[in-house]
Order: sequence, then C-alpha cells, then structure tokens
Amino acid sequence: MTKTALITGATSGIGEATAYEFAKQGIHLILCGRRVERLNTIKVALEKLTIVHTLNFDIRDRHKTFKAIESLPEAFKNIDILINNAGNAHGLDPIQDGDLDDWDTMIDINVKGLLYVSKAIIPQMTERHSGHIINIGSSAGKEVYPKGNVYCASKHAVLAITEGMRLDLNPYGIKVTAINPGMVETEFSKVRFKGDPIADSVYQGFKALEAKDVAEIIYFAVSRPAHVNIADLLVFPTAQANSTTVQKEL
Ligand code: NDP
Ligand code: 8X3
Repeated sequence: MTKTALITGATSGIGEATAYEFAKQGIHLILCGRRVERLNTIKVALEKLTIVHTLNFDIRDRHKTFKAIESLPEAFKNIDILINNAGNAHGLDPIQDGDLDDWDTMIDINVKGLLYVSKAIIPQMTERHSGHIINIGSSAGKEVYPKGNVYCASKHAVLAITEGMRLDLNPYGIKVTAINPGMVETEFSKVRFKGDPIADSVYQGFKALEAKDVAEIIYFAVSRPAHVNIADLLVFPTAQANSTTVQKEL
C-alpha cells in the first residue's frame, strides 16, 4: 500500500530534496514549512509524481503545530513516515558571547519543535502498531566543536530523544532512526550567519555533501524490509573527517 510521509522543513535543503526523492517513489507527501510560496511551488512540481498536501506553520508554536496536523484531510490523516528535519543553527559564538535569542531559537526549533510534531503524530502510530520516525540529527550531535556549544547541545538532544523514542516505541513495532550528516551545502549557513557573506566561504575549497546525497540515504532507510531498522547513521563528505578536520584546497 502507498505510504504517506510528513516532512518538516520541506521548503529547502535536505527536506526539499527528500520530498523530491520520496515523490519519485510515489510516496504521498505532507510538506511543512513557514515559507508558503515555496511550499506552493514545490507542491505544484511534485504533484506530477504523487499527491501532495502542504501545512504552513512554525514548529515553535505548539498550538499551531497540533492544529495544523489535526487539520489534515482524510486522505492524508494516516502518517506512516515522519521526517523530523526542520532545524537550523543560529550564530557561531563562544559561549561567553552567545546571543540569548539565538539560544532560544535553536532549542525551540531543533528540540522543542521536533518534540511537538512527534507528540502530534506518535499516538496514531502506536494505535496502528506501525510507523517510522526519522530524526535529522547531525555530526554536531556526536561531537562538540568550538563555538558550536548550543547548536551541538540541541543536536545531542535530538540523539537522546531518538534513543528514547526507540526504547519507548519498541513494543509498538515503530522504527526510529537518526540520520546524522556532516557538512551539507544548503541554506544552513545562510541562516546561521544571518546573511553575512562569510556563509559563502563555508563550503568553498572542498566538495560538501549535497542535500540530495542525504535524501537518498533517508529513502534507503525508509525502504528497508520491515524487520530492518537503521538506528543511527553518520555521513560525512569524503573531505571531512570530523567537525574540525576538513581537507580544503584553497
Ligand atoms: P535549510 O536551512 O536549507 O532548511 C531548514 C528547513 O527548516 C527549512 O525548510 C525551514 O523552512 C525549516 N525551518 C526552520 N525553522 C523552522 C520553524 N521555526 N518552523 C518550521 N520550519 C522551520 O537547512 P538544512 O536542509 O541543511 O537543514 C535541515 C536539517 O538538517 C536541520 O535539522 C539541520 O540542523 C540538519 N543538518 C544540516 C547540516 C548541514 O550542514 N546543512 C548538517 C547536519 C544536519 P521555513 O524557513 O520555510 O520554515
Ligand atoms: C551541521 C553540521 O558542522 O556545519 O549540523 O555544524 S555543522
């Protein structure tokens, strides 16, 4: 039977690429994000391949998150796959100079937002005794790098939540997966550096991962046989060995 996937952060980067990858496979899609024009453009493009519904909400707002998911039309109500992808880094500062608004934003989106969306969807998965949750963590969830403090903490939290979900949802046969990429060239650095041109230099001098590379891995994880769960996957560009070691030809 055709599956339905809900993807948060589907308006750019890894989420958008995953939407395309899933659409190619005929998976029905619920695409989420704040930028409504982008949601509409992506919907029009992907409707050539599958059926698509869009939800426009900020995952920091728990009431709007629940309301949006409750509003799903009958054809999209049963969600088989949840891709918790929405998230960003905001700022790159030593802890003593960190901006409190950046800290709130990262914890509110990357941790609390992921929890709100999960809380809205998990009950239908436990009721049906099936489902697959994929949390997009990061290499920053496995290793703290200089000035990464709160972003790294938020991604360490994503990994802890993933393990907690896997334990608690194990009796229900629900798969829970963490996909942890290293550096991927998306809008991530534009958001982190708030339009500062330094963002353009982050991926210069080496071949970073493309969003599509991660999307293909996500599809691989969701397309394993029923008895196979990819629990935790770390993927780097070949030029990257860890958070601080990247071979750049400059
Ligand atoms: P992008 O900036 O390209 O995409 C981020 C997505 O998250 C957008 O679709 C954005 O949609 C959505 N989003 C951000 N804030 C909110 C919010 N408050 N409410 C709803 N949606 C929101 O970055 P990436 O594709 O790179 O990032 C996707 C995930 O991958 C993130 O969790 C990131 O931490 C993780 N990651 C990224 C890596 C990288 O190097 N790029 C490496 C490892 C992990 P909109 O603005 O329309 O709401
Ligand atoms: C993003 C990876 O190293 O650019 O999660 O912060 S990094």
